[in-house]
Amino acid sequence: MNLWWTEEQTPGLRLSLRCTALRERRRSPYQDIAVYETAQYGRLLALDDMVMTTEADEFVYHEMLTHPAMSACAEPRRVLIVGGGDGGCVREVCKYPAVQQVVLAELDGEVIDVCRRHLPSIAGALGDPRVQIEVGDGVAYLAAAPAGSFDVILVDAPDPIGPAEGLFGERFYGQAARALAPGGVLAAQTESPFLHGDLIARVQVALRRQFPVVGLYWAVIPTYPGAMWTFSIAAQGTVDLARVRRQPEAATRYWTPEVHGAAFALPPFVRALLEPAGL
Ligand code: SPD
Repeated sequence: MNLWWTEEQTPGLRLSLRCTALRERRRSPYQDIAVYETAQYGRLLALDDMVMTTEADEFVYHEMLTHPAMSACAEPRRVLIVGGGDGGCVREVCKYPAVQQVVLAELDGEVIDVCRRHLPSIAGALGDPRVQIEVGDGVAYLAAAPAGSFDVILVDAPDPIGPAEGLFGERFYGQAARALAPGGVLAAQTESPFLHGDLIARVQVALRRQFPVVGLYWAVIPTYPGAMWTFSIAAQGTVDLARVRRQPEAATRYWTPEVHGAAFALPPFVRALLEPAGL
């Protein structure tokens, strides 16, 4: 196989990767799931022909979604990951020995199955005894969770279209605020400032209505649309989000205390996206 796989990231912008093999392609009740071998970025997981993760740059996304929230939380013992069936955030959360329970609420059990078989460097921690896998709607899972039942919630959502749209709305953040214990922290992926400035502003406004402390930070993920990627973070309590309070006990490849602090420095064009919303 020597074909080019292409994602239409937005009208007028495409990403093409040369593929040397198709490892698996199947249709689940929710979406088309495929794993390709790419010439440049290792294995690629695509859902409905959109990049979810690649072996070459997944560490940036998963470390940067996970460690700022784990660092800011008062006592991260119980963690909920909404989405994230590839297991990348689970792997990062499991780097903290104090964590007792990691619930993975993933809509599509077939994504978990495919990643276990084809992406072991990402999915390898799904077998950790602290991990509890709940296949089903993450929004419903959170709504049914008792108040104060989690210390950290990570929203590892796909793009905000179709079934994932609910993961970017104020009602969902309200449920998250309720399900977090005092001192708890939520972090969510919020897309690129080059392509989704309106979404970033909307999420920041919604979070500020539900949480006393809210922040925005960024990292570079080459295979995601726009490459510069944002994460929104919110805490139930008073905390300086840019200051590192705790570190993972296993190595990281992107996150460091220095990178953590720097990630909260927003370029003026990103700040400007928030101004129309009065932020
Ligand atoms: N356009 C890509 C956005 C994907 C965000 N979530 C990826 C899930 C990886 N665990």
